[in-house]
Amino acid sequence: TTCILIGAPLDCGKRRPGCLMGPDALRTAGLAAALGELGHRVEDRGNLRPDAFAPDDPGARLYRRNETIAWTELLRREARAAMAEGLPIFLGGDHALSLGSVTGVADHAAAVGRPQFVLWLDAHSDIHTPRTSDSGNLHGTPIGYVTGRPDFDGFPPVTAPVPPENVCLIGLRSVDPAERQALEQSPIRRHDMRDIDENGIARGLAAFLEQVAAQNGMLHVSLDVDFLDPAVAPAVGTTVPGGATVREGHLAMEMICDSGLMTSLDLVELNPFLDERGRTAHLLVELTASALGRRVFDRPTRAYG
Ligand code: DIR
Ligand code: MN
Ligand code: MN
Ligand code: MN
Repeated sequence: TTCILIGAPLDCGKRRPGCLMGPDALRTAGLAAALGELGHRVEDRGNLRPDAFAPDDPGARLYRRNETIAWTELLRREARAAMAEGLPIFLGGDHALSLGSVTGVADHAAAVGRPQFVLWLDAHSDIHTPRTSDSGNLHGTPIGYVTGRPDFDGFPPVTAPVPPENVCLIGLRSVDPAERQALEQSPIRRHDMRDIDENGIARGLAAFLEQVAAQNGMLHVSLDVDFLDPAVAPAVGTTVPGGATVREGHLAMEMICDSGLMTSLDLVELNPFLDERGRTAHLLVELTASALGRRVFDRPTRAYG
């Protein structure tokens, strides 16, 4: 596989700064070498920078909306282009990155006539719209945006929305009331931490991967650092206790690898300013390696679909 590293140091999706250092922390933690050792070709495109954007209206409720729009336009173009050349890995940056990465890969899927699927590994459901968000933080909105929810005034129109049936959220443990209401009326697949406790992470994920395979889908994986338990992944501004273990993270990535279905990946919300000597950045590198072929022993490949 040709892995295309796309640095997106956007830090506009929430108020606590630091994610702008994420791409370089992932590089410092050895991402390219880890992928190279697995036999992949690695192309690092460096860090993107958006075009100039207008200042926000004073007193606006949404935080840094115009900057987020500029990043969304840029990332959407870059994602669409990279999909024609390999497997893009978007190095965040906060989760507002996915407004652009997911719409871009979905544009590509529509162009080649295949359905787009999204696996969202996150403590949060990120399904707000600008209208329902209490915080005004746009990193809480990408699932709302890419599935075509309304009220994203001023954002690029979503011409290839991801069908909610094609979205799977895993790791949930912090869902705002308006998000819960939206999810209750939606066919989005969702597995909260209790479901993982009771059934393991493999069950829900295998069912989703089978659905992707059965429909010959493209699979975008979006990994928010706060999917993991803060005890093992402290470098994120929105820690929520009770998250996935290191092994649950690796098992998910190993299953994704075995499926052969992943076509793009986001690594988001890493805030190196909060890290303990690169510990969280290293864990993300290890998880990415698992998603792209690192294993202890070979085993009979599990067929999906
Ligand atoms: C929170 C989002 N529900 C909000 N928090 C997130 O601000 O709307 N943290 N996404 O990672
Ligand atoms: Mn998120
Ligand atoms: Mn989150
Ligand atoms: Mn909120």
